[in-house]
Amino acid sequence: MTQDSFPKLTNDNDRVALVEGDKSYTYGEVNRRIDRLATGLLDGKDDLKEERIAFFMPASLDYVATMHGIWRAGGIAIPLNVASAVAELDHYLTSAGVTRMIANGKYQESLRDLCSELHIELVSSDDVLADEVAALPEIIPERRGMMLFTSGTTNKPKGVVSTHKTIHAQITTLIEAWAWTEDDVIPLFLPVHHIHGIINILSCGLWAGATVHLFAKFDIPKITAEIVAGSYNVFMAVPTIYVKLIQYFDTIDADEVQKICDGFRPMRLNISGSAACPVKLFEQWQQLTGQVLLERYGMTEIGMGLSNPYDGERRAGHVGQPLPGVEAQLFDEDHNPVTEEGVAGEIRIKGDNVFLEYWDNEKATIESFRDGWFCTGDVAVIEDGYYRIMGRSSIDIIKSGGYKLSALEIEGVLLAHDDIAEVAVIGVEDETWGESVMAFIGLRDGTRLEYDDLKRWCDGKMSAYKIPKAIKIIDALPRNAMGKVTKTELKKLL
Ligand code: MCA
Ligand code: AMP
Repeated sequence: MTQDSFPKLTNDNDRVALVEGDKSYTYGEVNRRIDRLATGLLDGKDDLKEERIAFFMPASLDYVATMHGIWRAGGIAIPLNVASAVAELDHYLTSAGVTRMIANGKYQESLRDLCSELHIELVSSDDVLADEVAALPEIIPERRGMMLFTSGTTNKPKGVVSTHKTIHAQITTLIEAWAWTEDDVIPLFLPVHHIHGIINILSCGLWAGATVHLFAKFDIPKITAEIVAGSYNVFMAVPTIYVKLIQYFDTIDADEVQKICDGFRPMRLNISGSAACPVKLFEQWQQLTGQVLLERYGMTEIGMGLSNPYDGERRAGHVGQPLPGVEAQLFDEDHNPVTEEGVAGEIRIKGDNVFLEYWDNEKATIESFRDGWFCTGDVAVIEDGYYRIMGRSSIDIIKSGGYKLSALEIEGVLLAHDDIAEVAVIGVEDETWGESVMAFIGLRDGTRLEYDDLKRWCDGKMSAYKIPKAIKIIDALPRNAMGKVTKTELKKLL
């Protein structure tokens, strides 16, 4: 990695980098905007010296310019989920020590009170865009570059800090493994506060000199119209998106379905990840489109770790082998390496792709590593040379539609409800979402609670996708001798 190879975009020419609505932007245009934004952010300083700058915007030219502008000026970029509730944003901004926030239009309006309360300077992209470009600092690879929030087994999300070297490694391994070229065209409709959207799609696309077509959300009619028109040759999504596409096919004419499937057929690559792809879905997709889904496994802390091969057998229900530059090893409960095929163990990962630290949380960082290996908490077996994910070591982590949710975080919010005496949240198997959130609730004496009322109460207190999809009122939660709720017993109640 050379000094100017990252975070600078490698292409600086007339090829189209981004398409947004009916506008398109060349690499040259995107690069100029990034440099102007970086200059404006510096505002006369030599280097932002890892200032934490958050931004709150959907996938757009402004998003790309802001992310790269912060990188080039030496700051730490913190992209936030535009669907977050205020209480969640408060935690992100406070725990990361954010000093500046960039947001435009209605997004800026929605943040005004919170930023003022937290003494955070709130500006728009245009406010920081300098007219002229100044000299930008040299960024050594070991510098911190990005912080993403991830839910875990604690009740508040943690900031996962990556260096420029981490980001570079996460991108380049995928460019090599999945054979990205500048002829690729890919739609980006996933949220851009997570690795899947940021690294696998946007950053790989831009690094390869390809074209990334930006959507503010997963808009099925618009995206399928482009697919019918043959606009894309690569498609990456979470399993729920493939399920939703198949569900959509049930609502439209057969010849429309055929046209969409024929649009997928000639693509060079369809990828599924962020959650388990059921074998049934893998087979359905192949039957409909002829595409053999390439399933891979990753995590916010490591980017991508394991992947089925681009050339070679893509095995249903399996996530393949370690990516180039990534070391993976299964460990048993006594922390000994598992050497036999078919024996389950925790996946542990080493490599330049692994994050630096949890922000301001040395204890959590230390606890997540053992002998230099990052402990993922995911359990797998190796079968005929292919990893198969068997589940997670913690019942408190739920994967819903590709989002990682913390049961404890949701319980923490629900407990603030006046009528709720005790609550336990679990993930239940769900055909659309993979897992869906369910809350078991014990009520205070003499109270009643209807699902719709609780859902309304949750609005604004947590992101909508975290709100339980179902509740079950029970007399008392099952507990063990230590008084701890036994969630496995709750699963049995279903
Ligand atoms: C939306 N809803 C959900 C979810 N998404 N409920 C549960 N789980 C979800 N994931 C609910 C909304 O709250 C709303 O509920 C209703 O569904 C419709 O919302 P809408 O936004 O219109 O839904 P959608 O556009 O169809 O969204 C589904 C989605 C989205 C596109 C699959 O969830 C999504 O973008 N997921 C991907 C997340 C992602 O990128 N994860 C990668 C993390 P109501 O109607 O009741 O209000 S990175 C990662 O995991 C690692 C590194 C990796 O390996 O990639
Ligand atoms: P996140 O922290 O949001 O990046 O989520 C990472 C988690 O998603 C991993 O620890 C796994 O539990 C899960 N995950 C990602 N890809 C897959 C996959 N292909 N199959 C099963 N689980 C996956």
